[in-house]
Amino acid sequence: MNKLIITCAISGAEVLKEHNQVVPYTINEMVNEAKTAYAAGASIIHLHARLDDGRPTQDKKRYLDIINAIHKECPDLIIQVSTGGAVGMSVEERSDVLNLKPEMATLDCGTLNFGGDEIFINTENNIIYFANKMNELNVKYEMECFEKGHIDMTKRLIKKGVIKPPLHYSFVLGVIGGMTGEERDFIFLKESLPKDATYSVAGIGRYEFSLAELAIKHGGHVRVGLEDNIYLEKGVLANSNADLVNKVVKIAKEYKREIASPSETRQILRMEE
Ligand code: KMH
Ligand code: ZN
Repeated sequence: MNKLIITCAISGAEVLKEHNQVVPYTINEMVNEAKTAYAAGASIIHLHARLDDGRPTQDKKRYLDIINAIHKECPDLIIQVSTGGAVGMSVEERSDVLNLKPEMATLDCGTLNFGGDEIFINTENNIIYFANKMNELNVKYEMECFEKGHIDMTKRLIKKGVIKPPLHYSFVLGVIGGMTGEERDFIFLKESLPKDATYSVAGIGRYEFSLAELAIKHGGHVRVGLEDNIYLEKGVLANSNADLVNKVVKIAKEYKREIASPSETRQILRMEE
C-alpha cells in the first residue's frame, strides 16, 4: 500500500492549556511540539498561530515568525497554515496569512454549527475567494469537509474551474454541529470523492484513533494533534503532540503502512506538478 502521510495539528485555535497544559502557545513551544511530532513521523504540521497568552491570531507576522522558527529546526517539514482561524474572524483576517505564500493551507468548504452555539461561516463566495487567492499565490490547498454537503460544494466549484486538481481532502469528523466519525460516515465520504483525489481524516475527540485506523486500512492519510483531541486514551491526557503521532505510527505498523517523509508527501499529494 502507499505510504502514510501523518499531519499533526499541534495548536488549534480553541483548545487551551486549561484543557491540557502541553498545548503550545509561544513560538518556542510551537517549535518544540512541531520538532518532536516530526521526529515521531509527522510530515505536515497544521498550524494555527497563537499569542503568548493563548489567544488565536491570524496575524501574518506571527505566522512568519513561527514558520521560520520551525523551519530553522526542521527545514524539510511541510507547514500547512489554517485559513479557518477561529470562529468569528472575518474572511479578510483569515486569509491575510496567504500573502506569505505558504506551501500549503486549509480551504474550508462549507458552513456549520461549531461546538454548540457558534457558527463557522464559509459561504460559497467565501470559498471562491479563498480558492482564487490560493490559486493565484500557488498555495496547495487541503479541502476541509465537515460533512457530505461540503464535498458536494467542492464538486460544484471544480466544475466552475475554481477548485483545480490535484485534489486533496480532509474529512474533519466529530465536531459538534458537523458529521460524526462512525465507519459508515467515513465510507460514505470516501466514496463521494472525485476520482483521483487523495484524502486524510481528522477525527475530533473520541473519533481520533478509530478514524485513523479506518483511513490507514483503506489507504487514506491521517491527521492527529491536540487541536483535535487531547487524550492518548480514555481519561489519559497526551503528554505531547508526538505522543499522538506515535500512536498512529504504531497502528500503521500493524497494517504494514510505512510512513511518508515530507518529500514523499509532496510526491503523493502531487505538490510539484
Ligand atoms: N478553528 C476552526 C473554527 C481550519 O483550520 O481550516 C476552524 C479550523 C479549520 O480549525
Ligand atoms: Zn485547524
